[in-house]
Amino acid sequence: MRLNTQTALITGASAGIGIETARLFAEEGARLILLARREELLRRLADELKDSTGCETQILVCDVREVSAVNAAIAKLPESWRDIDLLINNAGLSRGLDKIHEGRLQDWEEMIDTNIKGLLYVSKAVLPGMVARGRGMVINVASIAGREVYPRGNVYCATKHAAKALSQAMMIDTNGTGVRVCNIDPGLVETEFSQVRFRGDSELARQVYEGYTPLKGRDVAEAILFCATRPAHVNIADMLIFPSDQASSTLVHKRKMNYEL
Ligand code: 8X3
Repeated sequence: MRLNTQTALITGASAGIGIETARLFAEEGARLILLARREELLRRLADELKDSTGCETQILVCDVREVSAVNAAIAKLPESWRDIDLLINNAGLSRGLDKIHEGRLQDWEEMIDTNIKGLLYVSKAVLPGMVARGRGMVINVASIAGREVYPRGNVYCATKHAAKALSQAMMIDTNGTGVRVCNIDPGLVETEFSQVRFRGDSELARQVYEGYTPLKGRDVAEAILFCATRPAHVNIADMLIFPSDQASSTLVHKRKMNYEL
């Protein structure tokens, strides 16, 4: 299945897996609706895609945590952009790595509101149209944290378990409608993820990815593209992607660092 007749909405499109998915989908000829909070980054991306591939885009500047903003943004799409073929629910974040009894309420709320409620709000705005048209695909970017709970991952892991449950729920409830639902669980991907988790502490973020080769946003984008381009009778329901040196949330083979030699 080619993407050159398809309209894809990507959330969290301004960085990481989202921006790489946008670049890859643009190369494949999709029309893109780019949704994120940071307008400047979205505008820059839209210009880049136009220059590099001629990709047509719509920009939706909104926070997926705000249901009225999500609905208003999608309602503002021009008529010819309303039939969304692919929804990539990629927006998500982690805040903090504290023991649960030491966690901050504000962090919990931000993760729950973004990773669970945000995914639901965008899906609620897009999925009914897919069902009515009898075609479409939702790809939810969850995490290995949706399969395993790891030390200090508590609420983040709970939100990703919820995302995975929602992928299954969407697949069950849309069964027979022609809509496909795919869940992708990446392991360690070197993006802004750890910077956000550690609130800009670059040294802590750097340590997460040292001593082995982590996944890049492009690696996950390629998996998303693979799922999105299967023939209509094929649904990749669930996918787990690790760097080669990762075997579980807590088992990562790290080579010796120079400073240890
Ligand atoms: C990102 C992967 O292992 O840091 O979801 O939670 S992990």
